[in-house]
Amino acid sequence: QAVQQGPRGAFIVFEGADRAGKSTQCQMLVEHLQASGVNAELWRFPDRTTAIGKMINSYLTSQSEIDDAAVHLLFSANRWEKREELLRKLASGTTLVVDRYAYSGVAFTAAKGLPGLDRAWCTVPDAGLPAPDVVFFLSLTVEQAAARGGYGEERYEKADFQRKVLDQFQALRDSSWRMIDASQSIEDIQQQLREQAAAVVARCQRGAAPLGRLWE
Ligand code: ADP
Ligand code: FDM
Ligand code: MG
Repeated sequence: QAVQQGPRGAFIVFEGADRAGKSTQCQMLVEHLQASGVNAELWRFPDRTTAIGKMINSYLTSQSEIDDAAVHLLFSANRWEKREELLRKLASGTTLVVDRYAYSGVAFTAAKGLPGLDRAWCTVPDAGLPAPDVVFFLSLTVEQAAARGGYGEERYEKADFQRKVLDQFQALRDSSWRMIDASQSIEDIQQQLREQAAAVVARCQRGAAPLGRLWE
């Protein structure tokens, strides 16, 4: 159900495979929106700057080991701790372009295939968070991603695991998702994103889109 009515900023989320171009496109889209006079900010999850985010960062860079269920809850808590600020920004008319959100949270933990940590369990902690107005899913195969120079050093950046993550993402698709072929050129992808984002921003500005809640 709706958590807010009236004119507001748009809540735009980017999801997709590692190296699909999420960070590149988010950055470009925010700069384009700002240049067009739209009040917009770039956010990312995990937000590694908070106390919880620092624990997550230390886990992702293998400086610490954390139980899989516990770290899943930390990723979720990292979204909940930003919820008030997120709602405040949207209400004040700021559009948020967010690099990963709860879909990554569910997909990465569920991809571990651990007993008790199935997709249904993974969605519970994030249920009730603000739902994005649109999710741009940058779609790229693991082979295409690997051709971009191979994966990095962080935990999860391994081809076999990334394949499982992509399967989990497929199961999480909902009506807010727009699938974008991420094998196109950076400029072609950005052009499509700008058109689609403009429509969403306009709809939110008109107050025609009450903000929903995730997985309720
Ligand atoms: P993500 O945030 O999804 O992991 P990045 O935006 O960091 O992806 O991009 C990963 C790498 O791929 C970077 O080296 C980037 O320059 C390159 N890249 C991004 N988009 C494209 C594209 N459309 N075609 C080719 N290379 C790309
Ligand atoms: N990740 C990200 C999770 O496992 N759970 C989450 O809730 C979120 C938001 O953290 F491997 C994973 C996904 C990725 C890593 O990498 C974050 P980037 O490069 O900062 O997006
Ligand atoms: Mg990135």
